[in-house]
Amino acid sequence: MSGFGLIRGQGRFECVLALFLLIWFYNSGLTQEDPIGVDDFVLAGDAIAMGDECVQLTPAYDWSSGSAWYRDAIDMSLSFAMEMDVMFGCDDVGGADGIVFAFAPFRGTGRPGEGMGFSGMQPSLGIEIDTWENEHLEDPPEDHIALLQHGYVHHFYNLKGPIIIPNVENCQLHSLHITWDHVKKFLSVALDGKEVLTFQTDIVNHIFDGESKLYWGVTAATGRYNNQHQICFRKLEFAKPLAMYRFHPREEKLLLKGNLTQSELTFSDGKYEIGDQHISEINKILNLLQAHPQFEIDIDGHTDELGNARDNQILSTKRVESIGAYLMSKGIAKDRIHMSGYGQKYPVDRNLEQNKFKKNRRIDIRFFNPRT
Ligand SMILES: [Ca+2]
Ligand SMILES: [Ca+2]
Repeated sequence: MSGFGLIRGQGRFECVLALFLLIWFYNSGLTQEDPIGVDDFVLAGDAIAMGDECVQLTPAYDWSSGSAWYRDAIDMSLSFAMEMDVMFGCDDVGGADGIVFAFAPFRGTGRPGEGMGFSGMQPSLGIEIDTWENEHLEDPPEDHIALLQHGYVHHFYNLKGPIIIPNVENCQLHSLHITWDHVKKFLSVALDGKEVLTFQTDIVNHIFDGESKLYWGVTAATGRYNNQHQICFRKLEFAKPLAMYRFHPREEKLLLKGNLTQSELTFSDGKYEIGDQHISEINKILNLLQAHPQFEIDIDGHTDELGNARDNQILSTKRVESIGAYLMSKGIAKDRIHMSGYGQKYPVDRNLEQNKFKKNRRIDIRFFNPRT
């Protein structure tokens, strides 16, 4: 019987440890700040790790193909941002074929050559940067970018493009940023700092039939002509940032019942601009509004009683308008946000000690469902 007690005791210890680790993990934001490494990718075909978080997808040999797929599935129902440096080889005139940034419910490699390791993958979404003109696929002669679907590399089936880009086969690393805004359903691709392709659609429902857990990878290939293809992973932010910014579930429950919360949003004297120190708190509000589209929000600004009452009223209005503008920039409809600046009219504490002034400078928020 004592043995049973010991096991039970260990179990409790493990539970406490697990809970502790969970809380630490949740608060640390580790997933966001953890540097990306080649180890986070599954390499296939001719792909080899090169150091400095870089992968050579193909050497400059004919009929090579290689891919690097991120190990974990990503959640396409949430936003992400990726930053990479990409090399398309040194041979502009005789170099081929290009690279595809692919999304699919599986990790795979499609056909080589003109297929760029993407052709035949279904269902899928692919951002191609194609450096070889295949006339029968309606490629333009110049290097180009296009948004492909379901493994088709013929431009007849394009979602967007082909869009001509400056020659990329110049032995240089080119910066590539891919961002997905899940609220606006907006995909953006920037090459060397310039936005070259955008696309707005409900990718999860229109391309993947409701499946939001997807893998993403980079595929490249050569054919009868070749180039070296290389990628260096710089920064990946998958959906975690907003998911991390949540009210405590108990507070969330109270807020949805209409309880008022005095937000942690504080501003320096006379200031009303949103700064980095506000983002986590405002993202909690954003998160709750996104999760409950039927709810609207009152944001009330209050100042301390120092200074001129009229100036304070203007200042408190500017503060709530800054918060409202941020929420709107993230896709929350204007008519869901009700903003009021009350200045110094409603202090929570009339005691005139200095630290109480601080307490009066506050933002009150209240969620409400207008239909109940
Ligand atoms: Ca081509
Ligand atoms: Ca070229």
